[in-house]
Amino acid sequence: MSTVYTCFSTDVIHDGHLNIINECKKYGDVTVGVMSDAAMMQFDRFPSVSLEERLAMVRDIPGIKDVIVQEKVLYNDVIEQLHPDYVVHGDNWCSGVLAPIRDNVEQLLSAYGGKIIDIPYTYNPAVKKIDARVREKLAMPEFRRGRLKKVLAMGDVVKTIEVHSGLTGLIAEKTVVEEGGEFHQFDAMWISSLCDSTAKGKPDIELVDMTSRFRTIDDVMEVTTKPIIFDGDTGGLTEHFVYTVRTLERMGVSAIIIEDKVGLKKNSLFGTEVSQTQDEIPHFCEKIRAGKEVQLTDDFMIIARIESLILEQGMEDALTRAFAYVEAGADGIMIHSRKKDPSEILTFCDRFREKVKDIPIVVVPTSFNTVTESELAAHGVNIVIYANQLTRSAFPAMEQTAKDILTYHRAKEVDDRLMSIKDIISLIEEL
Ligand code: SPV
Ligand code: MG
Repeated sequence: MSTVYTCFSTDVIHDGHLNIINECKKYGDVTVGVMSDAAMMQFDRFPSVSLEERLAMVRDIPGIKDVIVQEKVLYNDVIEQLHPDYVVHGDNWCSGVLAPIRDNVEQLLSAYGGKIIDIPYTYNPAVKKIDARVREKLAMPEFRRGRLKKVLAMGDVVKTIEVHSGLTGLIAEKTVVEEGGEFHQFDAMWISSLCDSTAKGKPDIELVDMTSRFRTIDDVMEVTTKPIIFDGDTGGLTEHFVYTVRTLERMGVSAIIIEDKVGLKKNSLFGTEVSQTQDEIPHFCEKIRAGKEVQLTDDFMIIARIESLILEQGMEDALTRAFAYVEAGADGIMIHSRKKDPSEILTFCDRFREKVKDIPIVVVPTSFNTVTESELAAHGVNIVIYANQLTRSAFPAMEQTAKDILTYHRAKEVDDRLMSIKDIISLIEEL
């Protein structure tokens, strides 16, 4: 009997999968790969059911000889071990973003005369509805909230991008790049106070009130499924902060980051050019403790942000605060710097990691932007936040378009660089 292999990256078995299995059976003994959580996330989306449940679902399909886990998006390991005579897949991988995976499989099979069988992909309303249902489930607060901890547990750096609207949320949700058969997408979203304020034409001084900030979260949540990290500025009064924690938790936000400043907060990237006051350690610890006490689930994280390097208070002060905040119950530490050189950030991370192994470190490499994610990971960083790049790329593009329309007294000159009307109207999926 020939060996036939197919791999599923799905939470639900539908007609399309059964059709593939039936086709597989025509060629020989069927082994089905179930994609691991990490591979599924890289290539499509977070699974809505566990790997064990996905394996059980596939084992229930009659006529399959074996079910295995495919750890990676690329088929190299499986093909090396199994040496299938045939690899069967929907023909949706013949073009577009999946084509490099098919090319890779084709090359591996050609080494020993194996063959690819492309099956017409099942596009029917029932399959579309199932996919939409899974996405809806992923967007539900109770499913979304715990996902940041789950992604952290997978061990890779959590790549987080700033969002401040439904549209930027869609970019965070859907942007995927392929690089040599590896897929990269953002793991989480950052509701930046700077960009939320800027989008409203307001300064980043805690002027945009919480009700409005929650409204932004809601807009983002309407169209996304990825976990959300909320920039909570100073957290405000402790008496108010506890209510913020409860609301965010109920909404399905995964984490809040609060910074150890008091009084009129200004954006950290101003550093010492403006007057800003750092909080006293006991007072900030009290705020962390109060937040931890009121939260109702184990999913939600309160991350303490240290402004000592921003305010030029030195490394020892930063570390003393970090250890105190961890002691007070912080679920993570964010260390910030506005130096171009990442060395003070890396020193902080190394010294923090000497003592504390398991509390996540968060960094925002806006100024020290030459450092790569893997360099940061090597120093113990767990979450990297690209905190303002979408806003900073959109503004100059919009401003130039406005200037050109005024200059040419018509829109023709700008049209070539704009998104087409066809693309913009199909950007938003209809239910
Ligand atoms: C934000 O994005 O609002 C931040 C990060 O707080 S920073 O602007 O670098 O302070
Ligand atoms: Mg902020």
